[in-house]
Amino acid sequence: MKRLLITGAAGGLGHMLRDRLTHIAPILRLADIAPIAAPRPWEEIVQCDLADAAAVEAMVAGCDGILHLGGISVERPFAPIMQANILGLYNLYEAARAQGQPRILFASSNHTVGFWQQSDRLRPDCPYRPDGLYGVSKVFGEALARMYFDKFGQETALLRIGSCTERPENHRMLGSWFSHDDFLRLIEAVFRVPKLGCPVIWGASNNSRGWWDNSHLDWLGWQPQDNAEDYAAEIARQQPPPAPDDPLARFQGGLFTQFPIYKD
Ligand code: NAI
Ligand code: 15L
Repeated sequence: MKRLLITGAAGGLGHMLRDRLTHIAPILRLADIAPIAAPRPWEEIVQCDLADAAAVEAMVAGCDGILHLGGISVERPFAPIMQANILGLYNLYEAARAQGQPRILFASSNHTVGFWQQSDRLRPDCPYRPDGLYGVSKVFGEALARMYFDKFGQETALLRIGSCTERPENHRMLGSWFSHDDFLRLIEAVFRVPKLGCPVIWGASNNSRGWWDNSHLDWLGWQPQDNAEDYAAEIARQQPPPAPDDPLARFQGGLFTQFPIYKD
């Protein structure tokens, strides 16, 4: 791969990955609606609103792979979610179709299934149970990507990320944690495997208390190696476990299940 596009490059995960993906492609094109500081010699900076179709096509032109992190990443009013995660996804897939169909890793979310209980064990074909408008927008993104695969052969990894943080931060994350290193290893595998298709991938580490079954992915050459359990004793020392009926303990989506429909 010559040029990898990273959308949402000014965000938390984009910032973390920016310096860790230089071995994947000699040129990294970093895009965001927000300014991106201090480009290195191997980086191209593109300021682009995903809702602007022409700008998105220019952003995608010349790229051989896309790590799509850009968009609204938490619960918000419908208008910004619609612009970035719905119209933005359509613009991205139309741009990819016009520009040679570079492989895409789509950062979907556990909030597509947030109303499942933490006692449930989910396979990739489980019914969606989004926990808010944000989760619904990621369901749209997954459906759009699947349609572009079935209709045009556009390959996408549908990555339902759990909680991608440096270390698990609370009791819920003992199930949902996705270590930075496991994410990096997954990106390598997604862009290395000769044939990807359009699989659902649970973005989680090898957590003893995990909720998601990735056993359908033997062919991908990815084995998550970290385990949130290594931090369980530390978390137990720092914070009391939530009561069993607390949404943080009941639902996979945790507190997102409790958010209202925000109006502004
Ligand atoms: P973030 O909110 O820090 O970064 C998202 C970036 O997208 C921001 O820099 C923002 O400026 C940009 N953006 C927002 N609207 C845009 C628009 N209209 N046009 C262009 N860029 C726009 O989010 P984070 O944590 O880095 O997550 C990256 C992706 O991974 C997001 O899509 C998020 O939904 C997904 N994800 C992240 C998880 C996590 O644990 N961090 C968990 C599940 C999913
Ligand atoms: C997400 O989808 C969010 O982007 C991230 O900020 C976290 O809230 C994560 O899910 C989570 O569920 O922990």
